[in-house]
Formats: sequence, C-alpha cells, structure tokens
Amino acid sequence: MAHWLVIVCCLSIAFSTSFGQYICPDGWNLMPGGRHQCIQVFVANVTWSGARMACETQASRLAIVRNAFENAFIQHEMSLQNFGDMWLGGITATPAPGDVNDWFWEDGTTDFQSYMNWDSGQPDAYEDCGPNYLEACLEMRSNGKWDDNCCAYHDGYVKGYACSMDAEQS
Ligand SMILES: [Ca+2]
Repeated sequence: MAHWLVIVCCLSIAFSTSFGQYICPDGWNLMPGGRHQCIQVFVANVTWSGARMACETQASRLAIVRNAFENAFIQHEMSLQNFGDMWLGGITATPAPGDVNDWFWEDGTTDFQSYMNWDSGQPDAYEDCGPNYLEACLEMRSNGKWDDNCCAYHDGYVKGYACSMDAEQS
C-alpha cells in the first residue's frame, strides 16, 4: 500500500512539474490567486470606455479582480509604474451611495459580491460627472482600495488602467 502511495505521489509531482505551466506574453505578468490570469497596467489619461477599448485591442479586457491575491498584485504593478488611481473592469448601471449590489464585471459576470475592496465611504455615487450623471465606474486607488468614479474622466485624475487576459498553458 505504501509503495502505491509513493508511486502516485511521484507521478503527481512529475505531472504537475512537466505540464500545466501557465505563461503570459512579453510585458504581461501572471497573477497569483489561482485563476491563471495575465495582468499589465498602462499609464494613460483615458475614460473608462477608452481603457476598455484599449484592452480589447490587445486581446484582453479591463482587469477583473476576484480575490485579495489578485488585488494586491495589481496594486503592486501599479506602484511599480509610480502612479495611483487606475481603471478596473467594474461598472454599475444604477449608481447609488453605499449600494454595492448592482455592480458587475465588464465581461458580464455578476459575482462582484464574491470579493470587494471598497475604500472607506465608497461607493458614494458622488454627483460631479455632469448633469444627471453619477459615478458608475470602478477604479483602484494607490492604496489598493476601490472607488466608484466618473466614467468620463480622462483629464489625469485617473492615470491609467489594468488589463487582464487568460494565461496560456504550455
Ligand atoms: Ca466615489
């Protein structure tokens, strides 16, 4: 019995080290957190929609954050670029102060509730986006916490964005 356990164990180790390596394109980094996602952050003064389009042109999407490992990694990547306030792939159609229930990720997934990292007092749906517009797009601040912000901001308040894509398996 013990022999079989050793054999199974060794085969498992050999398999896991020979196959299943996840790789990212040049310039992209593999995020921890178990989802095999590649991440890259970009410095640019663009709207949330502009950031989404920029990610799509690189076969990626605005970054989706599903756990604390990913959040910390993305914050770290942002800090390496020495900036704060960055678009992520979250949005709501019904912004309201303190309402975290109607947010979703721009890939259409709705499990926003499984992990959130709102900054203190956020989302506040602060009304400074122009007449009849509230903050409805997700940004990460330099402290890694989340804030709802005006989707149309592109004047340098939000200084970049993060894109993510599925890693390839070797
Ligand atoms: Ca806000």
